[in-house]
Amino acid sequence: MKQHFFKFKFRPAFLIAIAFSLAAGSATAQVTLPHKESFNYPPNTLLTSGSANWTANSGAGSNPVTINAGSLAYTGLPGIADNRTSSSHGSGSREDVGLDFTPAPADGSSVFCSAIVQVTTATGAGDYHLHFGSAGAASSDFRARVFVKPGTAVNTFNLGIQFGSSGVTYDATDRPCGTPVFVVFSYDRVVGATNDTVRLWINPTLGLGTAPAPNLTVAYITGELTAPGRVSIRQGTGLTATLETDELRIGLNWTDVAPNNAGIENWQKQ
Ligand SMILES: [Ca+2]
Ligand SMILES: [Ca+2]
Repeated sequence: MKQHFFKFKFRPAFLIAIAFSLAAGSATAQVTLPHKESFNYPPNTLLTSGSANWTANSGAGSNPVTINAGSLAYTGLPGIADNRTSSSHGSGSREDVGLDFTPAPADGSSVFCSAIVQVTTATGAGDYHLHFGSAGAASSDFRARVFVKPGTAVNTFNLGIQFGSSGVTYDATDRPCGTPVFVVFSYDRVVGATNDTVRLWINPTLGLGTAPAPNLTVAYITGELTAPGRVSIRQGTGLTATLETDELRIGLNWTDVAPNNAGIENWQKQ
């Protein structure tokens, strides 16, 4: 027994293996694509408390993203279930949260994310609410930033998209506050240097086999993502707004993120 004890205690390879195992166990979880998030977490709790997949990018616990009871509705979208997120843009420190995924799209392909978004109120200049980035809570290369700003008419809002860090292109249509919209955005890895694009679709036809023409396409401005691996829900200071976000889908194909009931895949029923 004593001999065995000493073998156990002093085998460096064994101890190194344990150390790597512990490190792997503490790493941020990565969901595999395609992925559907219906927010099956308890109402009135923090999203990061209910899910091991969602972690804070910044401002952890400060005006956190929380769970509201029930789902947002969107006609024709299958698999709507469970609850929804609640977030609020405004002044001061606010929690931003993200979800890591794998695999990243190969060069020459796109990654898509869709969600039902309801803007309950919106005032101020505008700020971004959803975006892609590299994997990891510490990443700061936010790309395909989906913006919200008050519309021209009272009690409406406009959606826009920014490649990253500067310039926003807005869709001119005023969308009524309190009515859910179905938003799809993509990061497109175009083969070649400094030529990637981002796209935004608002209420696209569901169930199409390929992506329809987007509402907006924005060209490269700065810093291509070589491995998009995280999607985030952000709460900014440039906008005062209450938003809810639900039924988030991420995938490497259009059909993964904008299905109808006829085109629903088995993984989307779960
Ligand atoms: Ca839901
Ligand atoms: Ca490129």
